[in-house]
Amino acid sequence: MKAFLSTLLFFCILACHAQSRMYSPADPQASQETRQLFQRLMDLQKKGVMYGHQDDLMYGYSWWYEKDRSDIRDLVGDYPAVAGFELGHLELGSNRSLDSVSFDQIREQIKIFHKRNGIITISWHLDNPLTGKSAWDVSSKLVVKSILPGGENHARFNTWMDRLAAYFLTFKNDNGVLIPFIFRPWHEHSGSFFWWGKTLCTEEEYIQLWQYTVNYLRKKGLNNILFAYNTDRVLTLDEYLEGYPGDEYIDMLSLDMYDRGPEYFDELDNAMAFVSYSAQAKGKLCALSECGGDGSTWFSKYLLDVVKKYRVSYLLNWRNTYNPNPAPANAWWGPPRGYSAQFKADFMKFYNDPHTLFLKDIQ
Ligand code: BMA
Repeated sequence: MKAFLSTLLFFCILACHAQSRMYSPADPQASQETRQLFQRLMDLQKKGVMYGHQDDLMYGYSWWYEKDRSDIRDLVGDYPAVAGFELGHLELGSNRSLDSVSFDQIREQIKIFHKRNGIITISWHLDNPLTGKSAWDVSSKLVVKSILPGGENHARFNTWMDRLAAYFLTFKNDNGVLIPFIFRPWHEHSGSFFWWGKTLCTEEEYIQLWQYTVNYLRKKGLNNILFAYNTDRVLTLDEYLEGYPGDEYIDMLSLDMYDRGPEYFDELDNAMAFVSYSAQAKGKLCALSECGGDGSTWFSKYLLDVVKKYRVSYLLNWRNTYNPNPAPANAWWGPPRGYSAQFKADFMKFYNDPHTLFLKDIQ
């Protein structure tokens, strides 16, 4: 009996310890708010998976910037727990993003959503600094090299970084304190469809690009950022970590994977396993930072079945492109109102599952 009680006590202590484990962001100078956010995300990751939606607060499939509106809220009565924002073309000094979204309105929504206790994540499809074309211009393998120290486009890139930093420095709460958020630059590196993709630079150049970016922003006093490392579809952990800049730079290991065929859920399961285990071993967060697919039980059965097996901070559906006319295929990754009844029912089931966390669930 005594032995039984002491074993029980031992496991209780262990369980309590696991519950209260303290985690720290990669940035040794991280602000108090950023530390709190990191710890909160780590704790939430043990409870379930947060739902995220890109540009959710900026527009929907049939409306354009209505301050409190969201396609997700229209459907389920609650906001996503994670809101994604996109900054492409900020580097050019434009007032609007590559998707025509106003940067002033993005800032406005970031402040509002932070007040609502929501989680903010930011992506950046910046133009190609060598050719002046889009992020998808992969005509040269010299772009990354050209913007690193010593490269012919280094000064230009610094101007772009300065614009990014200046904008980030305006994300302040009512007390003038910088709002903490997740930043996921240089994304989908395992693919080769952006100018920073795997076959478009060397692994060393990619690592340097990451380290340069993080150091640059930290030097500007931006100690409020959690950095997310990210790849597209990968089959092995080695493939995933090719280009990983190091634990001192990264707070989250994330993966983007869209449903593009019958192998999808097996491949997702395989990748989520090694990404989440590796994140856990490193004391980092894990996310399925972009995903989307179709089918009458896509959310509530297949997607949920996979993410439930692992510790995943959030999964994020990409944007519902604003398009009041019939939208092109794959334009709406989230569940818009007016979509098929079956799709809606599936999303409601997903929403009602205790494992999925929306804004009200993370208060
Ligand atoms: C892509 C597409 C583009 C968009 C970009 C940045 O995946 O949705 O239409 O411009 O993201 O939001």
